[in-house]
Order: sequence, then C-alpha cells, then structure tokens
Amino acid sequence: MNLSNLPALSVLSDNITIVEKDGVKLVRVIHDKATAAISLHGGHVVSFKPTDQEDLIWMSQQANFDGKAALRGGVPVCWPWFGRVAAPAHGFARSSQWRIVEHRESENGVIVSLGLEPNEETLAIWPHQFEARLNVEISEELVITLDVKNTDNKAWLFSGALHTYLNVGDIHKTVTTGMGPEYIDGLQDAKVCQGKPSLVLTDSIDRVYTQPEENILVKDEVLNRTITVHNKGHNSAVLWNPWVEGAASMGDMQDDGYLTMLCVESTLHAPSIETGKELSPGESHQLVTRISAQA
Ligand code: TA6
Repeated sequence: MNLSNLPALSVLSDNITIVEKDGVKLVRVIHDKATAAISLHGGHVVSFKPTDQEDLIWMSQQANFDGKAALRGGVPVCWPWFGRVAAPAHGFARSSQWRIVEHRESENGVIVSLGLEPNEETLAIWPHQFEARLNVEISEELVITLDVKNTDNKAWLFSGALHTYLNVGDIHKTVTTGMGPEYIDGLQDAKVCQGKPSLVLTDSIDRVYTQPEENILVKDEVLNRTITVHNKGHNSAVLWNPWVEGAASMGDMQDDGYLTMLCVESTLHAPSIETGKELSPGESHQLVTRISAQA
C-alpha cells in the first residue's frame, strides 16, 4: 500500500510521520531498511515493504478506511478472541482506536509501540481489565508482538491471532510448506484432518493447523521470493483464502483480490470462549509473528 504522497499531519521523528487516509490516522515509517504503515484504528499494520522489494503485506483495494469496521487486509489484531466464538467476530481490538505509547529509531530500523486499554465500549463487550501493547519492529524483517496483561483482580480467558494477509504474485504459483500434518477444517464443521506437507491452493481454504513447524515458508514463483513466517506464543497457524466466491461476497475485497493474498496467521486458537487460555491477575502473554522475505 502506497502512502508516500499523503501529507504529514505531524512529524514524530526523521523516520516517522502521522498521515490520514479518509478517516483513519496512520503511523508512516520511512527508513533505509524498509517502509511501513500502521493504522491507529485497529493497531493494524497495513504495509511492510523492505527496500527494493514488493510489499510483503496485502491490502484490499476496497478496504474501508472510515474507522468503523476492521480493515480488509494487513495484519488484523484478533483479540480477545479468534473467530466467531463471540461478537464481534475476531474480538474488538481490530476495530478499536489504539494510541502511540513510544517509538524508537536506530540505523537498524524503527520500533513503534501502540497501546489499548479498556473503555466503555470494550467493557460492554468484555467486562475485564487489561493492558494491551502492540510492538511493531520494522527493519529488514517485520516483527509484531501483541503483549496482553491481566490488570484485573480475577483471571480471564482469551484467544487471538495476528491475522496476516501476505502479498503474493499469483496464488496459483504459491507453494506453502511448514503448516504441519494436522488441521481443523473450518469448511467441514471443524473436522480434524491430515494434510499434505506442501500446498498449492486450487480452492477456498480455512484451516487451523495444530502442529505447525517453526518456520512456515511461502514460496512465490512470480515475485521470486520466499516469505518466512516464524510465530511464537501461538498454539496453531491458520491458513485462509476465500477464493472466487468468497471474494465476490465481500464488499471490501475486489473480486480478483483472492489471487494475490494468502492469510498465514499466528493463532492462539480456542473453539469457544470457555476453552480460551487463562491469564491470572498480573500475568501477561505475548503472541508474535516474524515475517521476512528471501530471494
Ligand atoms: O482466519 C480465518 C477466518 O476466521 C475465516 O473464517 C474468515 O472468515 C476470515 O477469518 C475473515 O474474517 P473476517 O471477520 O475478517 O471477515
């Protein structure tokens, strides 16, 4: 996503400016190692482009920047739950307003930390006290850490995901490995299935892989690169592409959008709110995704 011609609303440092697209404010990072952008609406990374490369992150041409719904594309922050186990789908973090906590710059890159705390709206949806930090490290690689802390006086349960939309040249010429042997199929009533070690998609897919390998590799034969996704703090990895009919049914995705995206998600999966991970008062959990590309 190209935000280079938007005027700066404010300048935070030599590398960081705040810009606005429609109703949404974005932290724009321009550094020798990479450019990037993070929306304060949703704490959503919408672009990460290492120098001399195509963007690693896919954004829908029809994404809605009105600040109301979640953005289509980028890296939605799904929290305090993943999926449709409660409303709103994928939790409230991806449609909440985050604030800038701090930023740091060096010759190696930039770190931007965003914060989200409870407010009237979050408490009406999920009546718990928490402190969420989203640390986005931008250098030759992108590292996103969602750090959530229980600041309540009783334990709460959660799940979540960093729902990355990777940008690929052509989904038909994209080979994914490292997802592991077993998956829960979202297209077959959560049936547990055994998968193949290497995948080239030919249809829609919505799977929670329960034993992903340390590195998931997405080999892109058109853009001539392999994207490596290395997750931490997860219990699974989701692979999603809506394919022809799914894309056509979404108002915020162009009809051919499915051809150039593939979601590879760092996921803390739970089939219900009640089976989520428990966090005691004072405890915190980090969910991480590290994304880089090799020629
Ligand atoms: O992560 C996969 C998934 O949960 C799919 O089931 C699919 O619906 C996708 O996320 C997008 O969800 P959204 O709420 O953004 O339309």
